Amino acid sequence: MITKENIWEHNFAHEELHKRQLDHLATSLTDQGIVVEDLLKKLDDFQIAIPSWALGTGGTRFGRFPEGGEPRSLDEKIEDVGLLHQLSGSCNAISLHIPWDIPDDAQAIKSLANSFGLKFDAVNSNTFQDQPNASFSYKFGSLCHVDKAVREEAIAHNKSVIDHGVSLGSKALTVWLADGSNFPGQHNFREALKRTQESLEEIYAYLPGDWHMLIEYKPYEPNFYSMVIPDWGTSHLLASQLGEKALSLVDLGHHLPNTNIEQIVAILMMREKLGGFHFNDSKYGDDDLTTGSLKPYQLFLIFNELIDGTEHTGNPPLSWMIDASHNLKDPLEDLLQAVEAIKIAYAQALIVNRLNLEEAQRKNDVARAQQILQDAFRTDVRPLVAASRLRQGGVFDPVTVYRQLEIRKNLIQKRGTKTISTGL
Ligand SMILES: [Mn+2]
Repeated sequence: MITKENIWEHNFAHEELHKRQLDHLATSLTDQGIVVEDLLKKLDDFQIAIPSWALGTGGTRFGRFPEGGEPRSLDEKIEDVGLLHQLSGSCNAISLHIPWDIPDDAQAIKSLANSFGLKFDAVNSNTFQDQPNASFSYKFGSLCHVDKAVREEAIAHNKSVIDHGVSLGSKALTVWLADGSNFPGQHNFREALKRTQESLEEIYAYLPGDWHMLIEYKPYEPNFYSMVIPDWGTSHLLASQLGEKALSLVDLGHHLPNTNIEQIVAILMMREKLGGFHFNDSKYGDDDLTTGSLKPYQLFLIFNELIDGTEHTGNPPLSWMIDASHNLKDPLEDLLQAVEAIKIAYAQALIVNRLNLEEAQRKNDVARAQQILQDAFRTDVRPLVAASRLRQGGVFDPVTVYRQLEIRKNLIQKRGTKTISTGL
């Protein structure tokens, strides 16, 4: 849908402006002793996976207001991620949700993805919904269920998700459990966690040697009294007991308000147990708003810990994914904004003067420590992010190009107005 000429024309029209902005920033960074080329390389390499369920309109339990043109099949979802990657140069992977996106022909799907320069990131299992041909219900839990037969069904499902992932070249299974209780007395907390651990052990034993299991946590919803894996501590406990291949996954929206997420990141990395990240933003809970739309400073502080942890711990490489819901905005525009926000926060964190910060910390110079962080946060790094995007074959201003080429209108013409792309 976007030709090389489209990209060239747009970039050419903005060349002068971009050069002026970049020169100004690069001079100021060079004066601070920062090697701009090193920064650009790090930004080029930073790729964010797009989940297959984020390409359609999100919703709440009250309603959903789709704009149309949503992908009708896995092929079309891959096309949409390909489009995001073409514009941004930063989304070279797709994360599948099983059973919403079971590939009929793994080889064909793999080559389609390859044609867009895409790989398959972590595969996600789903035991929070009953499936049409299931023998048992997950109404009262899956891996934690009191009935062994239900647990076995959920275990078998996770194993089949691994099989699908293997056929696509994925290297990780993400497990998020809706398991929990809605009322006091419903669960024996200890037994529910113990059963969950035993179930996870069986799935873990099935993981290929070069795979990881990422364990996501969430404090509430869909269960409102207790969740079996409510927090990073429980996730870390399970991951530690399972073994080296099991790691914790932090979803930004899965915390109670005001939780210090950057501290969680630091500690999990210290333990070499942080495996992945789900980006979104929130004011109250799992709001699933666009990353960076509400708390860009928090996002920056998280990246600051991620970079520090990468330099000073043996934490394995992380799996990065956007996990948001687009209720009001065009999902593709929303995802482009999220990618931009993530890269801005990353770039800002990369320019933190770490030597000066360490010195300020050693001397208990609190005011200076704050100043060092905020100097970086208040630097407008957008020209740098744009420069990296252009190096990756992307465009100067992705959302503007998306609008000028009337991509949504084209998608509606091609796919219709009534398509629904998510499984919910
Ligand atoms: Mn998530």
